[in-house]
Amino acid sequence: MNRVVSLPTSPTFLKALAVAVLVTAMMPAGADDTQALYQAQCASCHGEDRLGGIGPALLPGNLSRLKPQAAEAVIRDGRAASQMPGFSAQLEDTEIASLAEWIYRAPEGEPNWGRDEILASQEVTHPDGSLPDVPRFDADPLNLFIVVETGDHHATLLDGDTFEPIHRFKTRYALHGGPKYTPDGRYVFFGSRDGWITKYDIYNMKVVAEVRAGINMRNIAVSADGRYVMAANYLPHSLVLFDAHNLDLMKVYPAVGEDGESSRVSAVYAAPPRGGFIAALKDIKEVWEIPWPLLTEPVVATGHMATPLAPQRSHATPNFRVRRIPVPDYLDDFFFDLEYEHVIGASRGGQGGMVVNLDSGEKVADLPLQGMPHLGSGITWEYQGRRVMATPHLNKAAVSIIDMTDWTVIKTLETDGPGFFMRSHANSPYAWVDVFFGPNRDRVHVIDKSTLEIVETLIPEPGKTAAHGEFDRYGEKLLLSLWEEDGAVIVYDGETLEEEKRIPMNKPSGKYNVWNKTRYEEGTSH
Ligand code: DHE
Repeated sequence: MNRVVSLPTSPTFLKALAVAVLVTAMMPAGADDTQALYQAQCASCHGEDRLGGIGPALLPGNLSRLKPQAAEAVIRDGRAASQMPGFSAQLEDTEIASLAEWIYRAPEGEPNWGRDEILASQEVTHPDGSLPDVPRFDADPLNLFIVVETGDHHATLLDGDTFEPIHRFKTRYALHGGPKYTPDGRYVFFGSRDGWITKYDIYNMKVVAEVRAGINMRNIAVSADGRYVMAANYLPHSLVLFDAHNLDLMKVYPAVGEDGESSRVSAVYAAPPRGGFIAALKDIKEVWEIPWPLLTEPVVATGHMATPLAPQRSHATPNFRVRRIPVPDYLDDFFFDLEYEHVIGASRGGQGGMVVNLDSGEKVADLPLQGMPHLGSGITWEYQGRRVMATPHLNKAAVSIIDMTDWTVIKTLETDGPGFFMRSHANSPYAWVDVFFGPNRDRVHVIDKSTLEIVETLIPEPGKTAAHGEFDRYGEKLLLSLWEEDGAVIVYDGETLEEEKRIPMNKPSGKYNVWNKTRYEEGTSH
């Protein structure tokens, strides 16, 4: 028997029904629905397993720098200057909210990125030796700059004498850490947060090889002879070694401590006088040294390393085997003395740091540096007959200056806010430090290296972030980023501190001068 059910039509009932319908519509979709939505709308660009594709990886670790609300806005409105379209026409607000929440959840299984995945990702478009050996432009190849533009994920090759852009090209999404050059300055390697390593032939202005070393990568380092590239990963916990010629995979090192504990790798650095890589491990109390085989002929370096690279001083055999150096604390962010005899590491919690002798493996000093010293952007110079190093702090409005002969803090300079990057050059009397965080992030301080005083504070564009300096090869001109989408690289006279030129750029971050980087200039990062 069929029965017709008649619903009550009272105003109270109808109101309750309307509320119920509205609440259901506002409820986030279930995880299964969201997963299906992801597969239908997002997987083609971001990968079925969220590991990335044309678009970036969408896993919690890769998204740690994007707030969920901002993720929601990107899904709804798209991202300018990228291939990410807005989905407001296809998806309900609740679906967008569910997707934005879901991508921050850990995937059910730990994503895997091992030998097979690395090998499958490699693409060699121009095998080593297949392109002409002369630059296709007329500029000093040793005074070029690469400028990374994070606004639309591009890089610009800039003439370091005329400050005219030579070529602008697309990069992988979200590069991080400095690009690294081969010692002749012909090739540059970029590392992206999503794990991609790109080898770019500067002379021919072409990407020649790419490989994906991990899912969430920190940075890369290139051996002093330009023959090896090492990548440091948060996910998976690994270091990965490549032959630099075509980015052929050589070895994967699971980052596991002596006690069996697995660790994220914070960063890897090349230590030329030691003939090896040094790795910072976030979750184990060890520093790793991995020596590369020496060439029979030593590589000649100039700048502060005016002599041929010192014979290998490492205590490890040059066979890519890990030498573990146990340390008393978790060390995260590194600075090295010029000889690479000591590593100065910041404690993981950001409260202080320590100095470890890399030969003996002994701690030689504690550094009473509160407020997250950003040692990675530290610099060094001669001050009153002794060598000092200076570092900004990420959590404190200060620059600390340390005597490297006895590791005491000789001066704490008050700044207008916490800073990120510090720069100088052996030929410049000044050190530049930005005020990256807080209301004064449009300011840059200029410090006199002979008096350790701030002598000038520049505001290139009120209200706009000014950050990250880099000198030309002669230490005469300082390039500063106006870190905005409608930003610029500003060229200053390093002596008079007068602005000379603005080159429009899309959120320029780091600038890297070939000479300074390949000569391990004392006033810049390496
Ligand atoms: Fe970086 C370099 C770590 C956040 C831009 N950054 C480095 C290096 C390390 C490091 C270890 C040195 C590696 C190298 O050059 O090979 N950075 C960290 C962090 O731990 C931190 C605080 C948090 C994180 O999530 O990674 C961090 N870094 C940032 C940013 O937010 C910056 C400003 C913007 C961005 O693009 O991510 C940023 N980091 C940079 C740049 C360099 C860098 C531009 C290279 C500087 C140089 O001149 O060499």
